[in-house]
This record gives sequence, structure tokens and C-alpha cells, in this order.
Amino acid sequence: MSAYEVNFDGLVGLTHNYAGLSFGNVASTSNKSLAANPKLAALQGLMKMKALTDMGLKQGVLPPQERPCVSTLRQLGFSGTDAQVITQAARQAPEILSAVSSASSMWVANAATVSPSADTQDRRVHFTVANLNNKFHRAIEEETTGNALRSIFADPKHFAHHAALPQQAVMGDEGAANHNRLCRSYGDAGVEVFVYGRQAYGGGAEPQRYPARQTREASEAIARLHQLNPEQTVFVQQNPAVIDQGVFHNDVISVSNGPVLFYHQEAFLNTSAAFAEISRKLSATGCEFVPIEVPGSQVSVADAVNTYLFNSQLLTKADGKMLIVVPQEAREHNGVWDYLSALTQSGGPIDEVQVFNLRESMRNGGGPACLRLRVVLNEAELQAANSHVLMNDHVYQTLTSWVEKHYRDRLSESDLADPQLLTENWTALDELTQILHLGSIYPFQR
Ligand code: SUG
Repeated sequence: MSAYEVNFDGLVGLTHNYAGLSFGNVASTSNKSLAANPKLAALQGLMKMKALTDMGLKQGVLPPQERPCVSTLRQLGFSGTDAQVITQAARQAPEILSAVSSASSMWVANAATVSPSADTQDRRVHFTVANLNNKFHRAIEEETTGNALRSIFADPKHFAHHAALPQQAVMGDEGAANHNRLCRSYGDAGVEVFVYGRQAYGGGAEPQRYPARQTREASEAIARLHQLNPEQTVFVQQNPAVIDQGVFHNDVISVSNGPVLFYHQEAFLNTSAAFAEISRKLSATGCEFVPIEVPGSQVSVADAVNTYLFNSQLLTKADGKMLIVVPQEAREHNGVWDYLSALTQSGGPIDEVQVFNLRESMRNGGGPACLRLRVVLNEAELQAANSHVLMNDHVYQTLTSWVEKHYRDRLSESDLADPQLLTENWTALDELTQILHLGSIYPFQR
């Protein structure tokens, strides 16, 4: 059956700031305390969504979260009015206030793992919300993420929603950022490739410097929940040495689309065994695997981390060829740009590059691919989803005006102590749930 890849981008939240919360994510820690511009960040994201929509691609939007998260602060013992809760937290535990104020849900590649109905036994689209267990500021995203996904994909005839895995390091799960799907075309059965950073039980190689956020145990649990056919599922370990160089998610070192896997030479452990398995399983679905390896001699792992070459989007165009969407940083690096220019002229499947300025998000380690969650939907599933979250001229104009009206153009960590920021958030998000017809998805609305 024919199907579309719909890219749902996370709308940047009103508290976007640089708090240095993500140990192992080089951009996050090295830009700590820089002043951020939430308005610009949100507009940069919307411009990407609009441009891809204008190219005829299907694009949706996912809402930001309620931040600061007062309910988490109350859970941690702060009390009184909402304003008092924030003031107390700012005085007694500024790190905690900072964590519960992060706009990190914008990186929706970490919202959930999604399996299209063509791969699942009950022929429904399956979603498992990521527990994001490795970072406190992200582990508190799961409830609202689940509410948003269940609101947008509501019909149980087409959509199955699973709760996040248990909040424990053994089950550390970072969602679609560590999940690739290979297929002939989107509606065909494909091979789902789960990339994990470590195996919690049974030992094996692990990074020494930075955390491996995804475990094999979590990936296997998701494959079971999604009723995937073991003959169409592959588990591959990410190379621990690249995690130690700042590759905190697999989507910082590889990206897939259709039969193509675009990856760095050092991305995986035991690459040849893994690729033989992928190739065998994919060919059983009638599709030939097309790996495109970038050698370390042309692009180093450090260059990949600094430019986010692999945190790109590979998108299929109307003519069947692929477009690669990269951040401005990849354009500004001579070696990486030379590589991209040669790639698009090589006669291979990727024949066009588009560059976007996403600097506000990039400074926190979030490139084009971090900002989007891929959801493959057939026509009936697309009809069943909430159409108000799909991007078009009207939605773009409405959201742009909404951002212009509600967002600050400067935010630093000290501003998080201002209780007025909470009021601004609630007012804006209440309006947003009406624009996008989401219902009451936020704790403050319940
Ligand atoms: O989880 N950064 C995010 C970036 C997520 C990128 N996503 C993907 N690669 N798919 C993270 O590390 C930084 C927040 C701060 O420091 O203020 C942050 O959470």
C-alpha cells in the first residue's frame, strides 16, 4: 500500500535556553550560560517546516511542553503558590529549576519510537514514548509527550500507544534517534534497525568517558511491544569510541531513508556482520540495501559532531531522488561542504543539498534530524490523524504570529527565576492547544 513519511517537527518552547544540562553532548556543555533567543529559535524551526512543506513534502508539528514544570517542583517538595514554588526553587536549587525549565522536548526525534503499520503484526502504527532516563531534564518529558501523541493519533483502529519503559538506566531509551528503518518504499514492509549504546546485562564494550544513553534491553522491549517480525529487525551496537567523542545519539553519526543508510565509517561496532544481516533481511522484503559510507579520511568524527553532517534529513523527492537537509554549520565547513558537493554529483541516490539556519537549536546539540519525528502513514492513517497539526500556509502564518506575540527574544538562566515566565507559558500554550485542536494535554489544563 502506498504511504507517506510525515515529518513532525517539535515547536521550540518559550523557555529555550542554554543550561549545559547534557553531559556527553558537546554543544550543550560548551554553550552553557550563553543568552538564547527563544523567538528566533522557534521561527528558525517554523521556517524549515514551511520550506519542506512548500517542496511538496508532508510535514506536521508537535507542541512544546509546559515549562517550568511546576508539578515536578511540587513533587520535589517546593510548596505554596506557583510563584512561590518557583522563587523557592530558584533560591534553594537553581540547578533543579533549570532542569525543569528546559525546552528540550523540541528535539522530538527523542519523543518516541514509531513503527509503521507495514511492519507490525496487528497492522497498526505503534508508538512507544521514550523514557529519556539518562537526563533528569528529559526524563520529565514522557507524560506530556504521550498526551500529545495520543491526542494527534487518537483512533485505536489505526494507532497503538505504549507507555514509556520503566524509568531505570537498564531500560534507558532515547526514541527514534537510535532507530532507523530501511525499506523499498514507505508502505512496504521494511527492516527496523535499532542502535544501542550498551548492553546492561551481559557486559560487552561500553564508552569510558560519556554515557551510553540507549540500552539493547530497551531496544528489544520496543521491538516486542511493536510486534515486529524478528526476521525484519536488527540490533546493532554503536561504536563506544564515537560516543566518547560526543556522538550521544546514533542520529549524530548516521541517517536512513528508503533503502539508503548514510553513515560514518566509525559509526557502528562489527559493521560488516551487522550489514550482512541488514542486507539479508532487507533482500527478503524485495529490497536491495544501499549503504553510503563516509570515510574517516574525508570527514573526521570530530567534524561530524561539529557540523552535524549526519544529523541531516534524507528526504525522497517527487522524482524519486533524495534531498539531504543539513544545518548551516555543514555549509560553513570546507571539508564537509566539499564532501557534500561531491556526493550530490556522484550519480548516487542523493542529488541535492538544502541548508537551513538552525543555530539556536544547534547550540544545544539539536540539528535538523533531532527536530523531527518520522511517522510513516498510509492514506487511511493520515485521514485518521488530527489534520490541524499538519503544516500549510495558514498554520505557518498562525504559528508565526503566535510566536511573535508570546515569545521573548532573549533568555538567560537567571531569567528562569521570574514567575512571570510561567504565566507567559501557560497563556501561550493554552492558545496553542486551541490552534492545533489538541484538547487538554498539559498538567496546568487538567
Ligand atoms: O538530549 N540537548 C538535547 C539534544 C537532543 C538532540 N537530539 C537528537 N540527537 N536526536 C539532549 O542532549 C541540551 C539542553 C541544555 O543544555 O540546555 C539538551 O537537552
